[in-house]
Amino acid sequence: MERIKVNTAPIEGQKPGTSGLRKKTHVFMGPHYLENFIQAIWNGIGGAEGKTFVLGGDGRYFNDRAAQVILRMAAASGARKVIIGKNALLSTPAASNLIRKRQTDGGIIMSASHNPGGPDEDFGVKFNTPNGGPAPEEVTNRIFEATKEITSYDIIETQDIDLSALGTTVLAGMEIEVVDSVADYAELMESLFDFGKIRSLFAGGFTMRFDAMHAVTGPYATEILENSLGAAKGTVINGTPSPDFGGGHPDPNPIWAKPLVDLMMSADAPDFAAASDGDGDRNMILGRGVYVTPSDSLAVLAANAHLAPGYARGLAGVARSMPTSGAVDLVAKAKGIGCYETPTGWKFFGNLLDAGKATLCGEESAGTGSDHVREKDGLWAVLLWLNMLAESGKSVKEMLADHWRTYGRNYYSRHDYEAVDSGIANAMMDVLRGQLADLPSQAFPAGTVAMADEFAYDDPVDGSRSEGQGIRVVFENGSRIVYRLSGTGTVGATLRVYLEAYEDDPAKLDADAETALADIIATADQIAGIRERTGREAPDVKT
Ligand code: G16
Repeated sequence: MERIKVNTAPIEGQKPGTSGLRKKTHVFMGPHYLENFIQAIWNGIGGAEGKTFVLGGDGRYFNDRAAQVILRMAAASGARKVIIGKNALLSTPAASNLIRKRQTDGGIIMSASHNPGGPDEDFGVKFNTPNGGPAPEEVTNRIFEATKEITSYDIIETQDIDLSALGTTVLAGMEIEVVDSVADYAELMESLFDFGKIRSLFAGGFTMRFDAMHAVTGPYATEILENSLGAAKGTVINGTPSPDFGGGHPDPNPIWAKPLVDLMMSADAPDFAAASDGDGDRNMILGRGVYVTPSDSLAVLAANAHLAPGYARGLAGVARSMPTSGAVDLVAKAKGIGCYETPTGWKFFGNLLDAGKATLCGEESAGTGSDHVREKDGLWAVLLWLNMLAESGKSVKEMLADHWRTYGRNYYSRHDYEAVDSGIANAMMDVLRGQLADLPSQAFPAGTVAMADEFAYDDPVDGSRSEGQGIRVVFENGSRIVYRLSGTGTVGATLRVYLEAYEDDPAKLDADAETALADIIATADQIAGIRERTGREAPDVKT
């Protein structure tokens, strides 16, 4: 066993995006690529010496190899200990929980989330800080600066560490503790929800389907839903994690989880269904005959969270990313609690949660979570829904209909144009920026523009400012269009167009969203010239 210093040079493009560094797997597997980034993390956080970290990933291709490299680099840099999930597997919320529970100095999560996995697909690495949350921009900027100055990295030369057995080993003076990936997380869930009530629901014949999409949530969902809560065997489908997610796209939305959506719209639908993504932090919720948009799910959870024991005392406040619909704002207003609007990226919720300003957070991108960890949490959202259904005795459809009757409905859809030429996408955003001053008062099929700007966020806790966070066009009737380039794609640019319209006429609450949004969709194209500039006739994905 030998500690070696390897000479290297900066590699371009190692700038963390919305959620860590995501690249094609073969890029990460290239010479020094992973090593440079890991060393930059140590350098960016003031060294690894004497520190304890959590390490785990979603099991995608290269997860196992990358884990061995990171362990050897942590040991070479003098880390005290690494706590790692068995076989280097941890869902993102489970990693966040361990980072907090074990009072560590942070953790490294290996995942490209909902992006597909495999040698020709995507891989990712992100650093989470001691509060359990994704590193804020101030930290990721330091890491990025370190990638530009790197000249060498330290690593131990040794055999692979056995990560298949629980227990502790020592590598060059550093402890490696292999832990059960599920146990601590399952315990946390039991502390938040009325498991007895949910057990009774299933015992009474309530049926459910959970699609783990061949990703990391499988073992968590099987343990909690089937083994602990008594859901019928077979409730969890695609429950064994595979390195290429069964060749699929582990993104829980109506496109990539279409078979589940089809089932829920059929005569054979169970009472409830859900799906989770590659690393287990996203969720999709469905009832018999109904799809719940993530924005609506956040609002319904905020309105009813008090039905679960962990939230019985009520919510301190709620937060949503700017492109997420304003449905939760209406709940916050009615409850008289704070409501915060942040840029896209879970990292922006961390300060609000730490400061006790928000209890629940959520995003249109299928993420909801609370102050129990500092990541969004797919299975948590599913359990909160189950707890609400068990307590209220209502179906998903009834809960949603009641919600819209009380608060009105925020019709919502997101249109994604993927792998657009970056030059074209950036030029389009520039043209939009140039129109901002002229748009107010102009009339479009969607209505007259009341306000147009580029969103910037002033963090109310640490005073930091984040600019360039999406262009929004708001109409006098409350409708809204947001244009943003994704920060998680790995090929070209992904243009996201977020479309929203509010309706409180009781006779108009049941329309198809795309129909209700038709004028806004047409206006979005008219303002930005999407079809003309990109040459695309239609979005690749609608969620
Ligand atoms: C990440 C972030 C989310 C964000 C999503 C999409 O989720 O944590 O906050 O909403 O990406 O970001 P973008 O629109 O920039 O692609 P995940 O599940 O990919 O880690």
